[in-house]
Amino acid sequence: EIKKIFIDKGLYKYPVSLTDQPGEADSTGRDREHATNLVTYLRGIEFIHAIVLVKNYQDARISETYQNMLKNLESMLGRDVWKHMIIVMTRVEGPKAKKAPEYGKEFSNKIREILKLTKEEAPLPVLGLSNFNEQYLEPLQILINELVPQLGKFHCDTLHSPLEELENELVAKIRKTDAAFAKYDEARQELDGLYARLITTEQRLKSLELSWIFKIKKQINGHAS
Ligand SMILES: Nc1nc2c(ncn2[C@@H]2O[C@H](COP(=O)(O)OP(=O)(O)OP(=O)(O)O)[C@@H](O)[C@H]2O)c(=O)[nH]1
Ligand SMILES: [Mg+2]
Repeated sequence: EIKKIFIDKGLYKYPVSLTDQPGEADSTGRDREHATNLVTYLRGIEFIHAIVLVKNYQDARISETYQNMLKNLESMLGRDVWKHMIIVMTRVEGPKAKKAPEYGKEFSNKIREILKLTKEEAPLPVLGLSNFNEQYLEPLQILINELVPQLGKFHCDTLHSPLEELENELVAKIRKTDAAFAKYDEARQELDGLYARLITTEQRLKSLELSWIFKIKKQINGHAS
């Protein structure tokens, strides 16, 4: 489901290898699967330069789902990912278009606030565009010719997929449960041992008591005769 596109040098100053990820937080609830696919794919290609976060300018809200998506992205790709993140706002058109630069800054600031990132950790440059009348070409040229080359390599060979993380968690939990069971068995055996000792002691006490009673009875009988 990940689409790969290669654009040869010409339209932009550099050849571009593009990977398109299916939308996050989609209604089918397959985010985890998509994320796992992405991580597997990225590990295979060793490094990338940039990750482009595409945001619809006409739906500018940062919902809770969106915030969770950002947090998942960080836990999957690591905190360094923000240094390689570029935000592209689409649908910058109509009466609201004039406010796009201002909104772009606000958007970056909010993301930094949510994830407690400094400007150095997350520069988060924003580009606005619209796919009307080829109005996207200039911003994309800025993106590929100027912004991306500054970023350097983002190595992907040590990434963890959410599925692997879950598996690791599960193995750790099973180990913990096994250890707890072993301890329980040990305690149980100790308890059984103590119980057995209690019974023998009780029996010994009883037989002692009996022999005392027996002796006393004998003495009484002796006096009587
Ligand atoms: N008017 C307008 N329409 C746009 C713009 N950008 C994208 N669209 C349209 O919005 C629709 C969805 O765009 P996609 O690029 O498929 O969106 P997506 O985020 O990749 O969607 P998923 O991959 O399904 O998550 C398409 O019909 C696009 O033509 C824009 O800047 N202006
Ligand atoms: Mg898409």
